[in-house]
Amino acid sequence: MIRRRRVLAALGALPACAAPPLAAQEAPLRQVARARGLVFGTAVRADLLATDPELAALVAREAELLVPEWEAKWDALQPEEGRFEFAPLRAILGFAQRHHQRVRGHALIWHAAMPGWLTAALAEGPRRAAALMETHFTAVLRETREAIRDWDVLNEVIANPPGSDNPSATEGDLRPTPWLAALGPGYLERALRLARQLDPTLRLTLNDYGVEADTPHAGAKRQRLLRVARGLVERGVPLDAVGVQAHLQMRDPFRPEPLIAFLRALRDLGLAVLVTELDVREPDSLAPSLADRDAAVADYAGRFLAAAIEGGVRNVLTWGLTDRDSWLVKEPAVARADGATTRGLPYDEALRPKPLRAALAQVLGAG
Ligand code: 9MR
Repeated sequence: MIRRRRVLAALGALPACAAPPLAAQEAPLRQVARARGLVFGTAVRADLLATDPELAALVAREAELLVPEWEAKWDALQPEEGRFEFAPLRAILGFAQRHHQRVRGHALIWHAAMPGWLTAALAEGPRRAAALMETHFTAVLRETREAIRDWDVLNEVIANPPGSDNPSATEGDLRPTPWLAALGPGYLERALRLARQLDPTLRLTLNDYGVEADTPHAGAKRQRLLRVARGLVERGVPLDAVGVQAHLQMRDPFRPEPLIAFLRALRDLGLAVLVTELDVREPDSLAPSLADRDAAVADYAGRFLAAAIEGGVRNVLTWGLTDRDSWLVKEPAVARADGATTRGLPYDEALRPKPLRAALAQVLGAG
């Protein structure tokens, strides 16, 4: 029996290892969401799925939709000019197929995760930039056409409003990036039209962050995103959806009304709205006990998610499932200065479910 299990696992028919058990009354998040016409998903990494059977089993159980955390970015897909590397992305597509999951693509245009050669080449001018965009989109969309029907064509293209501590803050609505420098503001339209032409039924998404909270900064960024989206739609540029990343920060106040109004304004333009990268950064000073911290994180995320769903969101993805693998813990720029592990995802470092998972289940399942 054990041998049969191992063989089946190697073929992908079974998770090689069971995910940590849920209490008997708890259904997988994908099932809870599905029962209400919603889709729950998460970001994954091919290396972790391949080497960590417990995590792989968790992803298989909980998620209906996957997004590659690294594998579909330029530096992964085209590490050298003209040399495309699809193996890690294919591994994720294979995993998804075996577990009856869908995959969204992330990201065709982004100012980060650009290989050095691309940054240098974009500086050579508009013709070169346009040709590179065309070559990359053509190869990637041909490769993923069967499996990926929703792509973040544009990621983080909206500028942070002045007054924020962000070094990229500008007066204009568009974030200063190598693509903007090379092609001017028309690069958004160029990318969207190219994607539509290459794959007419692909869902084209603009994905961005910093629009969730009830702060002047987030309010100004919402206005910017709305202005850009409206401009594109009014000019007949193909755009189908807006992704709200939802890297939430608990130091920011949250109120449902501004978020709901923003999502409705986007939907009034005919756009779908998604939550694409949900996780939670804890406040600067932590509550004394783990239980208090986890309860506060769950409460904050739950209030956000309930508002997002009320505003029309149907697809909800977290940026990973466990604190152990989260960029919130791994990246020095966002990790806590006091050395504590940020507890911003549904499972802890030992892959045990936390109150945040319960909050997601509760909000996704509330009828
Ligand atoms: O979580 C990702 C991290 O591991 C990578 O080093 C980084 C650069 O590729 O990207 C992170 O994911 C980002 C996502 O692609 C876009 N929104 C913000 C995410 C967190 O930085």
